[in-house]
Amino acid sequence: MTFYVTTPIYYVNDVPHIGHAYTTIACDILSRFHKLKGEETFFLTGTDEHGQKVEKASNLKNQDTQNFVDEMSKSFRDLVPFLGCDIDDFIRTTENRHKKAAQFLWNKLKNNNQIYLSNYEGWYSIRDEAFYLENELKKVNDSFIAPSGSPVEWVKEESFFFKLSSWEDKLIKYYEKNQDSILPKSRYNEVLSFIKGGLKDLSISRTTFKWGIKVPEEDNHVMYVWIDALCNYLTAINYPDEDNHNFKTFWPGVHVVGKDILRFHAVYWPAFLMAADIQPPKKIFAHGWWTNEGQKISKSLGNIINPYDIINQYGLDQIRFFLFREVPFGNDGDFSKDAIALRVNADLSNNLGNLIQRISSFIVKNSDSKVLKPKRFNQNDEKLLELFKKNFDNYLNHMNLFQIDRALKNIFEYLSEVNAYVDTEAPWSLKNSNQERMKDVLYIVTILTIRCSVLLFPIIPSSIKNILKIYNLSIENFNYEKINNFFPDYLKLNKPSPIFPRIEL
Ligand code: ME8
Repeated sequence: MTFYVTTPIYYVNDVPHIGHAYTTIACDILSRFHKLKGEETFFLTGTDEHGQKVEKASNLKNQDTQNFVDEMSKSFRDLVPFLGCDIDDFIRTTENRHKKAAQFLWNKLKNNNQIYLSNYEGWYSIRDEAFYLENELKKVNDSFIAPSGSPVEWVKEESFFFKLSSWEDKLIKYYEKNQDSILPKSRYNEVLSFIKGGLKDLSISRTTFKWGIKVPEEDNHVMYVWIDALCNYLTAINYPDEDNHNFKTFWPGVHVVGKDILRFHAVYWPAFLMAADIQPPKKIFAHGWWTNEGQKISKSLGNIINPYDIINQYGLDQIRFFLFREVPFGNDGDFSKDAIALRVNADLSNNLGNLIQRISSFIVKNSDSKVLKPKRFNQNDEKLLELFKKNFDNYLNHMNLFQIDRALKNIFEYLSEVNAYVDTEAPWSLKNSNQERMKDVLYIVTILTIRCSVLLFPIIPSSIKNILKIYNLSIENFNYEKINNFFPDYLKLNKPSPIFPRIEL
């Protein structure tokens, strides 16, 4: 099995904010999860650098456009390691490899008789880089605005068109057969009803500006930024070399996107691909939208959340955890400082952190820093071990369905059971009366805490690396296939230092 996961490539008209960080972290979690399942993974992110929106932003800064995109792209690239994300490639649409791939795809569509020249006349939103029909727009005062709230302008120019309308039936058939290819289900229904509402041919080139990839053999036309952008997912795995290892191994991939750009990924992209004799994506997951203390995040409201500020304030894993534990992946979420503190304190500091702290310091102090595999397990031990298996199965099911919040909830419910076991077995009260049983209890709690930590690794990798160091272990020692059999003969512990300090409200 292989797993190719992509983020949208982000527009470089502005620096990244928490919304971009959210999608990138989501893909990192999924990629790490699949790697621990033993799959070969490829995780791609990057920047979308062409089109009018980006050109306009560079003009506003009075900067040469190439210099501008170089600088802005770097701010997205630098953010990746800061977010603790382990990517396999970072793609930029201004790279030569990408220009070549996009032009190859264009020629393929042209040779397959999917493109024709005509005139476009209609509404266009630069902010969304999208064409709209008049009946999709809202009238506010005397002007029209897009469903996203963006302004639109009337455009009239010669344009190449893609025969999207001829793909309507094939897309419907494809989606009716592949019902889990768009998640969550509500998004699948939305896409299917959009397609059933009728598809019009799509304008795929522009002539009124130059900042884009040239249409092959057509000097006046640059490609519409979305056909250029979507092609990045192929470029990065070496398209057009379809015999290449990466293309053969990883396509079709999984696209994680915000709900704002679902239509481009679930309607236009599969149609382009099928029209170019390439398989459509394996899956498209559309997640929800973050607001800040109840308000839409926007530059004009001045409430953009800078990922550097928030992570420096609360800690990387604290934020990664909050984002994916607090809100079901797929739903909208609200970023609130009180919610971060409550969530981190309850789960990371109290439930997991305290358990590790009190048990491992007790082992260091009272059991010569060691735990040994018990000769036998009693009924309570067996019950807790069995419960782990059940929770692990649930965790796998949830993660396979992108239900990261439910997978996490599962682990923390289990950790509460482990804490309850510690309270019942009370190893400290066995110190003088039954050393052997005390040691057995310490062993059980230790290995189960380690197993839970390994399940948490995709979400909070750097903290888990530190936790594993307490036990002289490293994540490379683990894969999920063998986790139920993790019964080491012997573990030597190091003195722990607190991992998740409480956040003051
Ligand atoms: O759309 N909440 O780029 P973009 C959650 N270049 N996610 C958010 C968010 C928020 N408030 N704000 C942004 C583009 N995002 C195109 C994509 S792909 C071939 C081309 C995330 O810079 C979310 O993933 O506008 C959304 O889809 C993406 O950033 C939009 O990034």
